[in-house]
Amino acid sequence: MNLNRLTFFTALLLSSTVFAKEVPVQKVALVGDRIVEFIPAGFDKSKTPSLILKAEPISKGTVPRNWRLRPSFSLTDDKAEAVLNLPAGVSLYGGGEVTGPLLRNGKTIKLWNTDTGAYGVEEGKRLYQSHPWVMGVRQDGTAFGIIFDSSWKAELQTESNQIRYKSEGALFRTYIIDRESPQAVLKGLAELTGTIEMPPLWSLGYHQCRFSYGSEQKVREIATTFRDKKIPCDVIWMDIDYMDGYRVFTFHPKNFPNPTALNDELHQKGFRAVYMIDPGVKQDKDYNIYKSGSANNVWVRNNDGTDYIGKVWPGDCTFPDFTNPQARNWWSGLYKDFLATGIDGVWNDMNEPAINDNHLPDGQRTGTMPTTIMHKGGGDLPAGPHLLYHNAYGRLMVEASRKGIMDANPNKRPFLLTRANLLGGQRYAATWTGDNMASWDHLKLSVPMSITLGLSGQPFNGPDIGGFLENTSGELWANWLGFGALMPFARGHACAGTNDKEPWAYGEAIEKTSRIALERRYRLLPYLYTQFYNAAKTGLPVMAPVFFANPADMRLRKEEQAFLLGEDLLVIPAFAKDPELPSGIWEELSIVEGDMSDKYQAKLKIKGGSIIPAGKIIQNTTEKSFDPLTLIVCPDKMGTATGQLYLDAGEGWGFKKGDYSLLSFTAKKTGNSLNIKLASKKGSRNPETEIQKINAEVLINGKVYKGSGSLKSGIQVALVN
Ligand code: MIG
Repeated sequence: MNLNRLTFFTALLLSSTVFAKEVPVQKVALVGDRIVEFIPAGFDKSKTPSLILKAEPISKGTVPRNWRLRPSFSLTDDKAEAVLNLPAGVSLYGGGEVTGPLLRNGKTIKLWNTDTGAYGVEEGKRLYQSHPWVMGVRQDGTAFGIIFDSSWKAELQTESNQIRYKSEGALFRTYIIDRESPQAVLKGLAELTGTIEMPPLWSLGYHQCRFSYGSEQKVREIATTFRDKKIPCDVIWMDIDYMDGYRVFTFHPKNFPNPTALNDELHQKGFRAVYMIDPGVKQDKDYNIYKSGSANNVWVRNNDGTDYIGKVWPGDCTFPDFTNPQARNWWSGLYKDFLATGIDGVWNDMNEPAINDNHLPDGQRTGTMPTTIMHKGGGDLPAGPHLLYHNAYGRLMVEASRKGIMDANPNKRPFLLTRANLLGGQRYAATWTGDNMASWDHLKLSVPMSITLGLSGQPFNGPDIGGFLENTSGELWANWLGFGALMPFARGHACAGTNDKEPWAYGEAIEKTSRIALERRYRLLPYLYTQFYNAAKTGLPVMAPVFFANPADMRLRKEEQAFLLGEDLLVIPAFAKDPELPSGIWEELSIVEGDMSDKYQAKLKIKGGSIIPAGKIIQNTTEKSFDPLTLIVCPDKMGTATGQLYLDAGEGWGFKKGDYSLLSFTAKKTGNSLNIKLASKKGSRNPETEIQKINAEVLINGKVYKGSGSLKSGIQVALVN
């Protein structure tokens, strides 16, 4: 081969798409406690705006000399990629909403929000949300995490020796947190991306949903049945059929003629009402929302300037361009009249956005908008193609929805549930894991899925308990509710055309089991609420993997049947086979009569050294649950225990001005008695108005010792039978 030909071939190779061009790192900055920002040369915010971070990071001094974890960047055909090489023996987690196992070594996920009903349980399914975030836990229990700060369509590979994020768009920044524990890393994630806001207490109750309770009459019947049968429940959900021809912000004239009266009635019975709102707006020239959106010029447009039309439930629809601040404001404004009917919470669905057809020339169905469509942007956001903004569409929608809900009811805490979202989107909405199936595989999958969302910044999540698609058997329902009732977001849901899936739908025995499961949730509300307080403050998950009990214990790294609720309560679902449990003292506890002998209930274990506050059984959160308060105490080897209780009005923002009470309890064993006392109190709320009496249940070696007292006097428990 002569030299000329060689040069020719070399040139050919170089011009082909095979070679990635290295991109040097231009800026490395410390932006928090052991958080380092890496910016590649040529990074351009107007090509990759941040929709993930809660605020622009601020440089805080120099990067530690011995900082090890450094990503490298490259471009292939203008598509950016980052690779982080890993030390040996790291366990990987995160990636947000994923199928497959909790432990993410050797996995690939596509980051492209997709309506994937009946998604199956195999790994790698495209789902509704994108979380370009991976956490690694080293053998010694120290941990790190990396954020790829981009919403471009991408693929995330978590190989054991490297993490690779391949985007289809422009260069982006990355953030690496390297700290002493996985918990500390998640706090770092929250420092960058924010936390949930404190939810209203009622949203921690049980939620009953169905696609759809199709009339006011049916809704009343469901509500009344809960109360008649004394099965605790706080929320009834209105799925799309409440609307008039699926037109958002309207009510069906025949089936839901008087939403105000319906909502009033629900409130009187101690229920809240959540209603669905989708992004697609029916293209109907007699429909006021469509007319107003057109007049305000809010719709996503084709590149020829015409409105983009996609088919969803109502038929042909236009879609707000949520990248545009005026469009978001317009959308926010729609909630005022809607919520004035007494609606308590909002459910944003189909916001990937899911579209049943598309208008690509080749007729190929993509289930969403064409990637080349340009979004308008505005404010901090540049104009950009759907390929950039697709993964942020749901996140921008819920930002606008949340603002609208706040504007309408400034003195209430919003409750908003979303199907699509982006890393950091926990700031705006809670989530659920979409259209799962009524199968044992999905029941089992729901545990690692929810844990993984919690490890990706979203603590307020849960599955459709019982399974959404296909019929649910009593066995499946009871097993699922037996632990689902202990997940952060607890909602039963059912697809149209499937069997009834309310707690009483499977006969008397399962009804009784369901009641026990839900009574357990309600008794644990003081503890659960305290966990949400922690999550809102620090970003720690409410539902955590078992390895959080001891991150250095390699045995626990894969455990995905059992889970922790907070730090002190271990939940072992009835289906769990040989779960790997943390070592140390963990005492099994009963909190509702009959729960320990009921084969469907998850086993509950309290950690040695802890105190768990429990309330009494209530039917809904409008009833006070704190009096008497029960302190469940499990002393450690030294005979000591500590625990916290957070309480506030359960609603509103008074707690931000000090109207809360954070109580710390301690217990100490001396001789044959255990002394429990209120050790400290923060906040200006007087807890004694809520709590007059406290009972204690002390668990030692399978035995229970009881006592009672008050906040002032404390409790002295005799440890003798
Ligand atoms: O095309 O509103 O995931 O929870 O019940 C289906 C009807 C649209 C999908 C949601 C599901 C909801 C259903 N929705």
